Amino acid sequence: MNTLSYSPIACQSARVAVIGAGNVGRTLAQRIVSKNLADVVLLDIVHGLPQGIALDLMAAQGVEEHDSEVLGTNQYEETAGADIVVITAGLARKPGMSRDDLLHINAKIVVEAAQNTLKYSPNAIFIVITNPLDVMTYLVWKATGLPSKRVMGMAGVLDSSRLQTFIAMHLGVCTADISAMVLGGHGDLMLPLPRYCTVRGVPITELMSLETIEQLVERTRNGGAEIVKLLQTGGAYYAPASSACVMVESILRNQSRLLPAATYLNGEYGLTDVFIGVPCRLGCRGVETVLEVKLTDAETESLHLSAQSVRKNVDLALQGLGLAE
Ligand code: TXD
Repeated sequence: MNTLSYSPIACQSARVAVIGAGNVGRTLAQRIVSKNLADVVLLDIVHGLPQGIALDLMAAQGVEEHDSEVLGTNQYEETAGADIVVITAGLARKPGMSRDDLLHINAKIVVEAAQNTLKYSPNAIFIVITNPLDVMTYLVWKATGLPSKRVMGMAGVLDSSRLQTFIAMHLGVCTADISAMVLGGHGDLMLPLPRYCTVRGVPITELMSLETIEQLVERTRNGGAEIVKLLQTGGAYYAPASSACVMVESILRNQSRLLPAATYLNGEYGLTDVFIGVPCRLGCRGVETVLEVKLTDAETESLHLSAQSVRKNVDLALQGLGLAE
Protein backbone atom coordinates (compact mmCIF):
# COMPACT_ATOMS: atom_id res chain seq x y z
CA MET A 1 0.00 0.00 0.00
CA ASN A 2 1.27 3.48 -0.80
CA THR A 3 1.84 5.70 2.19
CA LEU A 4 1.39 9.43 2.12
CA SER A 5 4.39 10.72 3.89
CA TYR A 6 6.05 14.09 3.86
CA SER A 7 9.13 15.67 5.35
CA PRO A 8 8.25 18.61 7.49
CA ILE A 9 10.17 21.73 6.54
CA ALA A 10 10.96 24.59 8.82
CA CYS A 11 8.39 27.09 7.69
CA GLN A 12 5.69 28.71 9.70
CA SER A 13 2.48 30.44 8.73
CA ALA A 14 1.75 33.92 9.96
CA ARG A 15 -0.45 33.89 13.04
CA VAL A 16 -3.23 36.30 14.00
CA ALA A 17 -4.83 36.24 17.44
CA VAL A 18 -8.40 37.52 17.40
CA ILE A 19 -9.65 38.35 20.88
CA GLY A 20 -13.44 38.11 21.05
CA ALA A 21 -15.24 35.44 19.05
CA GLY A 22 -18.42 37.49 18.61
CA ASN A 23 -19.80 38.67 15.30
CA VAL A 24 -16.84 40.79 14.25
CA GLY A 25 -14.17 38.42 15.60
CA ARG A 26 -15.54 35.27 13.98
CA THR A 27 -16.26 36.99 10.66
CA LEU A 28 -12.73 38.39 10.62
CA ALA A 29 -11.34 34.92 11.37
CA GLN A 30 -13.30 33.56 8.42
CA ARG A 31 -11.99 36.25 6.07
CA ILE A 32 -8.38 35.82 7.18
CA VAL A 33 -8.33 32.06 6.68
CA SER A 34 -10.36 31.99 3.50
CA LYS A 35 -7.87 34.44 1.98
CA ASN A 36 -5.09 32.17 3.28
CA LEU A 37 -3.43 35.11 5.00
CA ALA A 38 -2.61 33.46 8.32
CA ASP A 39 -3.58 30.89 10.92
CA VAL A 40 -6.01 32.35 13.43
CA VAL A 41 -6.34 31.80 17.17
CA LEU A 42 -9.79 32.88 18.25
CA LEU A 43 -10.13 33.61 21.97
CA ASP A 44 -13.26 34.37 23.95
CA ILE A 45 -14.26 34.43 27.60
CA VAL A 46 -17.27 32.16 26.92
CA HIS A 47 -16.40 28.48 27.23
CA GLY A 48 -17.02 26.44 24.11
CA LEU A 49 -17.83 29.43 21.90
CA PRO A 50 -14.44 29.98 20.21
CA GLN A 51 -13.87 26.21 20.03
CA GLY A 52 -17.22 25.70 18.29
CA ILE A 53 -16.66 28.53 15.83
CA ALA A 54 -13.13 27.29 15.12
CA LEU A 55 -14.36 23.77 14.41
CA ASP A 56 -17.07 25.10 12.11
CA LEU A 57 -14.54 27.26 10.23
CA MET A 58 -12.10 24.33 9.99
CA ALA A 59 -14.88 22.19 8.52
CA ALA A 60 -15.03 24.63 5.58
CA GLN A 61 -11.29 24.37 4.87
CA GLY A 62 -11.74 21.74 2.15
CA VAL A 63 -14.50 23.48 0.26
CA GLU A 64 -12.96 26.91 0.65
CA GLU A 65 -9.66 25.42 -0.52
CA HIS A 66 -7.34 27.06 1.93
CA ASP A 67 -4.89 25.55 4.38
CA SER A 68 -4.97 28.11 7.16
CA GLU A 69 -5.96 26.81 10.55
CA VAL A 70 -8.29 28.18 13.20
CA LEU A 71 -7.85 27.33 16.85
CA GLY A 72 -10.52 28.27 19.38
CA THR A 73 -9.52 28.82 22.99
CA ASN A 74 -10.23 30.45 26.34
CA GLN A 75 -6.53 30.48 27.31
CA TYR A 76 -4.17 33.31 26.44
CA GLU A 77 -1.20 30.91 26.40
CA GLU A 78 -2.57 29.49 23.17
CA THR A 79 -2.32 32.85 21.40
CA ALA A 80 1.48 32.72 21.79
CA GLY A 81 3.62 33.87 18.89
CA ALA A 82 0.97 35.98 17.18
CA ASP A 83 2.24 38.45 14.58
CA ILE A 84 -0.94 40.50 14.88
CA VAL A 85 -3.44 40.73 17.73
CA VAL A 86 -6.89 42.04 16.86
CA ILE A 87 -9.03 43.05 19.81
CA THR A 88 -12.78 42.81 19.24
CA ALA A 89 -13.72 41.72 22.77
CA GLY A 90 -16.30 43.81 24.52
CA LEU A 91 -19.92 44.70 24.38
CA ALA A 92 -21.59 45.92 21.20
CA ARG A 93 -24.01 48.83 21.16
CA LYS A 94 -27.68 48.24 21.89
CA PRO A 95 -30.27 50.45 20.11
CA GLY A 96 -30.21 53.98 21.54
CA MET A 97 -26.83 53.39 23.21
CA SER A 98 -23.97 55.66 22.18
CA ARG A 99 -20.46 54.35 21.60
CA ASP A 100 -19.32 56.31 24.63
CA ASP A 101 -21.80 54.50 26.93
CA LEU A 102 -19.63 51.47 26.46
CA LEU A 103 -16.58 53.32 27.70
CA HIS A 104 -15.92 51.94 31.15
CA ILE A 105 -17.05 48.35 30.54
CA ASN A 106 -14.99 47.96 27.41
CA ALA A 107 -11.96 49.82 28.80
CA LYS A 108 -11.44 47.11 31.40
CA ILE A 109 -11.97 44.26 28.92
CA VAL A 110 -9.65 45.73 26.30
CA VAL A 111 -6.80 46.57 28.68
CA GLU A 112 -6.86 43.05 30.14
CA ALA A 113 -6.95 41.50 26.68
CA ALA A 114 -4.01 43.61 25.49
CA GLN A 115 -1.84 42.90 28.53
CA ASN A 116 -2.62 39.18 28.46
CA THR A 117 -1.84 38.77 24.76
CA LEU A 118 1.33 40.86 24.93
CA LYS A 119 2.72 38.45 27.54
CA TYR A 120 2.68 35.64 24.99
CA SER A 121 3.23 37.65 21.80
CA PRO A 122 5.77 40.34 22.68
CA ASN A 123 6.44 41.22 19.03
CA ALA A 124 2.83 41.56 17.89
CA ILE A 125 1.21 44.52 16.19
CA PHE A 126 -2.13 45.42 17.78
CA ILE A 127 -5.28 46.38 15.89
CA VAL A 128 -8.12 47.53 18.11
CA ILE A 129 -11.75 47.29 16.98
CA THR A 130 -13.74 47.56 20.22
CA ASN A 131 -15.74 50.79 20.73
CA PRO A 132 -15.37 53.58 21.58
CA LEU A 133 -12.61 52.94 19.13
CA ASP A 134 -10.16 55.83 19.39
CA VAL A 135 -10.29 55.74 23.19
CA MET A 136 -9.75 51.97 23.36
CA THR A 137 -6.79 52.24 21.00
CA TYR A 138 -5.16 54.83 23.26
CA LEU A 139 -5.75 52.58 26.29
CA VAL A 140 -4.13 49.61 24.57
CA TRP A 141 -1.09 51.71 23.75
CA LYS A 142 -0.89 53.07 27.29
CA ALA A 143 -1.46 49.71 28.98
CA THR A 144 1.05 47.81 26.82
CA GLY A 145 3.75 50.47 26.72
CA LEU A 146 4.41 49.53 23.08
CA PRO A 147 5.89 51.93 20.52
CA SER A 148 2.91 53.80 19.09
CA LYS A 149 3.47 52.51 15.54
CA ARG A 150 2.61 48.99 16.77
CA VAL A 151 -0.86 49.98 17.97
CA MET A 152 -3.68 51.19 15.72
CA GLY A 153 -7.45 51.25 15.57
CA MET A 154 -9.79 50.17 12.78
CA ALA A 155 -12.57 52.59 11.87
CA GLY A 156 -11.49 54.83 9.00
CA VAL A 157 -11.41 51.99 6.48
CA LEU A 158 -14.97 51.08 7.46
CA ASP A 159 -16.27 54.65 7.51
CA SER A 160 -14.62 55.36 4.14
CA SER A 161 -16.04 52.16 2.73
CA ARG A 162 -19.53 53.12 3.88
CA LEU A 163 -19.22 56.53 2.24
CA GLN A 164 -17.90 54.83 -0.91
CA THR A 165 -20.97 52.59 -0.96
CA PHE A 166 -23.45 55.43 -0.41
CA ILE A 167 -21.84 57.47 -3.21
CA ALA A 168 -21.98 54.45 -5.55
CA MET A 169 -25.61 53.74 -4.65
CA HIS A 170 -26.55 57.34 -5.33
CA LEU A 171 -24.70 57.68 -8.64
CA GLY A 172 -25.45 54.14 -9.82
CA VAL A 173 -21.77 53.49 -10.52
CA CYS A 174 -19.45 50.66 -9.55
CA THR A 175 -18.34 50.95 -5.92
CA ALA A 176 -14.81 49.86 -6.82
CA ASP A 177 -14.45 52.99 -8.97
CA ILE A 178 -14.96 55.21 -5.95
CA SER A 179 -12.30 56.39 -3.61
CA ALA A 180 -13.46 58.01 -0.38
CA MET A 181 -11.69 59.43 2.64
CA VAL A 182 -13.03 59.75 6.17
CA LEU A 183 -10.83 61.08 8.97
CA GLY A 184 -11.36 61.85 12.64
CA GLY A 185 -12.78 59.86 15.53
CA HIS A 186 -15.11 56.92 14.95
CA GLY A 187 -18.23 58.59 16.23
CA ASP A 188 -20.66 61.33 15.54
CA LEU A 189 -17.70 63.70 15.05
CA MET A 190 -16.07 61.72 12.25
CA LEU A 191 -14.85 63.88 9.39
CA PRO A 192 -15.74 62.70 5.88
CA LEU A 193 -13.79 64.71 3.30
CA PRO A 194 -15.88 65.08 0.12
CA ARG A 195 -13.05 67.11 -1.51
CA TYR A 196 -10.96 63.97 -1.48
CA CYS A 197 -13.71 61.62 -2.70
CA THR A 198 -13.54 60.76 -6.37
CA VAL A 199 -15.10 58.54 -9.01
CA ARG A 200 -12.02 57.36 -10.91
CA GLY A 201 -10.32 60.66 -10.16
CA VAL A 202 -13.33 62.90 -10.78
CA PRO A 203 -14.16 64.74 -7.53
CA ILE A 204 -17.71 64.02 -6.37
CA THR A 205 -18.16 67.77 -5.90
CA GLU A 206 -18.40 67.88 -9.74
CA LEU A 207 -20.96 65.07 -9.91
CA MET A 208 -23.54 65.92 -7.26
CA SER A 209 -24.93 68.89 -5.38
CA LEU A 210 -23.53 69.98 -2.04
CA GLU A 211 -26.90 69.17 -0.51
CA THR A 212 -26.72 65.55 -1.73
CA ILE A 213 -23.12 65.24 -0.54
CA GLU A 214 -24.19 66.46 2.91
CA GLN A 215 -26.95 63.82 3.00
CA LEU A 216 -24.51 61.03 2.10
CA VAL A 217 -22.01 62.31 4.66
CA GLU A 218 -24.70 62.33 7.32
CA ARG A 219 -25.72 58.79 6.40
CA THR A 220 -22.06 57.75 6.76
CA ARG A 221 -21.85 59.37 10.20
CA ASN A 222 -24.91 57.35 11.21
CA GLY A 223 -23.90 54.26 9.22
CA GLY A 224 -23.36 52.10 12.31
CA ALA A 225 -26.48 53.32 14.11
CA GLU A 226 -28.64 52.70 11.02
CA ILE A 227 -27.61 49.04 11.08
CA VAL A 228 -28.00 48.71 14.88
CA LYS A 229 -31.55 50.04 14.54
CA LEU A 230 -32.43 47.56 11.81
CA LEU A 231 -30.86 44.55 13.49
CA GLN A 232 -32.28 45.36 16.94
CA THR A 233 -29.64 43.16 18.57
CA GLY A 234 -25.93 43.72 17.96
CA GLY A 235 -24.25 45.89 15.38
CA ALA A 236 -22.64 45.71 11.96
CA TYR A 237 -20.00 43.06 11.44
CA TYR A 238 -19.49 42.08 7.79
CA ALA A 239 -18.07 45.41 6.63
CA PRO A 240 -16.15 45.91 9.91
CA ALA A 241 -14.53 42.47 9.51
CA SER A 242 -13.69 43.12 5.84
CA SER A 243 -12.17 46.46 6.80
CA ALA A 244 -10.02 44.95 9.54
CA CYS A 245 -8.93 42.22 7.13
CA VAL A 246 -7.60 44.80 4.68
CA MET A 247 -5.42 46.20 7.47
CA VAL A 248 -4.23 42.73 8.50
CA GLU A 249 -3.34 41.97 4.89
CA SER A 250 -1.45 45.22 4.37
CA ILE A 251 0.67 44.46 7.45
CA LEU A 252 1.27 40.74 6.82
CA ARG A 253 2.07 41.23 3.14
CA ASN A 254 3.96 44.46 3.85
CA GLN A 255 1.85 46.22 1.22
CA SER A 256 2.28 49.69 2.71
CA ARG A 257 -1.26 50.55 1.68
CA LEU A 258 -2.45 54.04 2.47
CA LEU A 259 -5.41 53.42 4.76
CA PRO A 260 -7.18 55.62 7.28
CA ALA A 261 -6.54 54.22 10.75
CA ALA A 262 -6.64 55.51 14.31
CA THR A 263 -3.02 56.28 15.00
CA TYR A 264 -0.99 58.19 17.57
CA LEU A 265 -0.39 61.79 16.59
CA ASN A 266 2.66 63.61 17.76
CA GLY A 267 2.24 67.07 16.26
CA GLU A 268 0.69 65.98 12.94
CA TYR A 269 -2.48 67.94 12.15
CA GLY A 270 -1.60 70.15 15.14
CA LEU A 271 -2.56 67.35 17.55
CA THR A 272 -0.52 65.56 20.19
CA ASP A 273 -1.01 62.62 22.52
CA VAL A 274 -4.19 61.35 20.93
CA PHE A 275 -5.18 58.42 18.70
CA ILE A 276 -7.44 59.51 15.88
CA GLY A 277 -8.21 58.46 12.31
CA VAL A 278 -5.84 59.81 9.66
CA PRO A 279 -4.34 58.26 6.51
CA CYS A 280 -1.39 55.99 7.33
CA ARG A 281 0.84 53.61 5.45
CA LEU A 282 0.49 50.16 7.01
CA GLY A 283 3.30 47.67 6.58
CA CYS A 284 5.17 44.96 8.45
CA ARG A 285 6.30 47.34 11.17
CA GLY A 286 2.79 48.66 11.75
CA VAL A 287 2.10 52.34 11.07
CA GLU A 288 5.01 53.32 8.82
CA THR A 289 4.09 56.93 8.15
CA VAL A 290 1.23 59.29 8.74
CA LEU A 291 0.14 61.32 5.73
CA GLU A 292 -0.80 64.90 6.44
CA VAL A 293 -3.37 65.96 3.86
CA LYS A 294 -4.17 69.65 3.51
CA LEU A 295 -7.29 70.56 5.43
CA THR A 296 -9.33 73.75 5.29
CA ASP A 297 -9.69 75.77 8.50
CA ALA A 298 -13.18 74.37 9.02
CA GLU A 299 -11.98 70.77 8.53
CA THR A 300 -9.07 71.32 10.93
CA GLU A 301 -11.51 72.71 13.46
CA SER A 302 -13.76 69.63 13.11
CA LEU A 303 -10.79 67.28 13.49
CA HIS A 304 -9.67 69.11 16.62
CA LEU A 305 -13.20 68.98 18.02
CA SER A 306 -13.28 65.24 17.39
CA ALA A 307 -9.87 64.88 19.09
CA GLN A 308 -11.06 66.86 22.11
CA SER A 309 -13.99 64.51 22.57
CA VAL A 310 -11.67 61.47 22.31
CA ARG A 311 -9.25 63.01 24.81
CA LYS A 312 -12.04 63.75 27.30
CA ASN A 313 -13.12 60.10 27.20
CA VAL A 314 -9.54 58.86 27.44
CA ASP A 315 -9.17 60.85 30.67
CA LEU A 316 -12.44 59.43 32.02
CA ALA A 317 -11.42 55.88 31.13
CA LEU A 318 -7.93 56.27 32.61
CA GLN A 319 -9.48 57.54 35.84
CA GLY A 320 -11.89 54.59 35.87
CA LEU A 321 -8.96 52.20 35.42
CA GLY A 322 -6.86 53.96 38.05
CA LEU A 323 -4.25 54.74 35.37
CA ALA A 324 -4.60 58.53 35.40
CA GLU A 325 -1.35 60.41 36.04
O1 TXD B 1 -15.47 50.30 13.31
C1 TXD B 1 -15.36 49.75 14.36
N1 TXD B 1 -14.28 49.90 15.08
C2 TXD B 1 -16.43 48.88 14.88
C3 TXD B 1 -16.44 48.55 16.27
C4 TXD B 1 -17.34 48.23 13.99
C5 TXD B 1 -18.18 47.25 14.46
C6 TXD B 1 -18.18 46.81 15.84
N2 TXD B 1 -17.46 47.67 16.71
C7 TXD B 1 -17.24 47.24 18.10
O2 TXD B 1 -16.54 46.00 18.13
C8 TXD B 1 -18.50 46.97 18.89
O3 TXD B 1 -19.08 48.16 19.35
C9 TXD B 1 -17.94 46.11 20.02
O4 TXD B 1 -17.35 46.95 20.99
C10 TXD B 1 -16.85 45.27 19.33
C11 TXD B 1 -17.28 43.84 19.00
O5 TXD B 1 -18.46 43.84 18.23
P1 TXD B 1 -19.26 42.46 17.97
O6 TXD B 1 -20.41 42.82 17.11
O7 TXD B 1 -18.31 41.40 17.55
O8 TXD B 1 -19.76 42.14 19.44
P2 TXD B 1 -20.22 40.72 20.01
O9 TXD B 1 -20.80 39.89 18.94
O10 TXD B 1 -21.01 41.03 21.23
O11 TXD B 1 -18.84 40.04 20.43
C12 TXD B 1 -18.06 40.45 21.49
C13 TXD B 1 -17.39 39.22 22.05
C14 TXD B 1 -18.36 38.23 22.71
O12 TXD B 1 -18.24 36.95 22.12
C15 TXD B 1 -17.95 38.24 24.17
O13 TXD B 1 -18.13 36.98 24.81
C16 TXD B 1 -16.48 38.60 24.06
O14 TXD B 1 -16.46 39.63 23.07
N3 TXD B 1 -15.93 39.10 25.31
C17 TXD B 1 -14.70 38.76 25.73
N4 TXD B 1 -13.74 38.01 25.16
C18 TXD B 1 -12.59 37.85 25.85
N5 TXD B 1 -12.36 38.44 27.05
C19 TXD B 1 -13.29 39.22 27.63
N6 TXD B 1 -13.05 39.78 28.82
C20 TXD B 1 -14.52 39.40 26.96
N7 TXD B 1 -15.64 40.09 27.25
C21 TXD B 1 -16.50 39.90 26.24
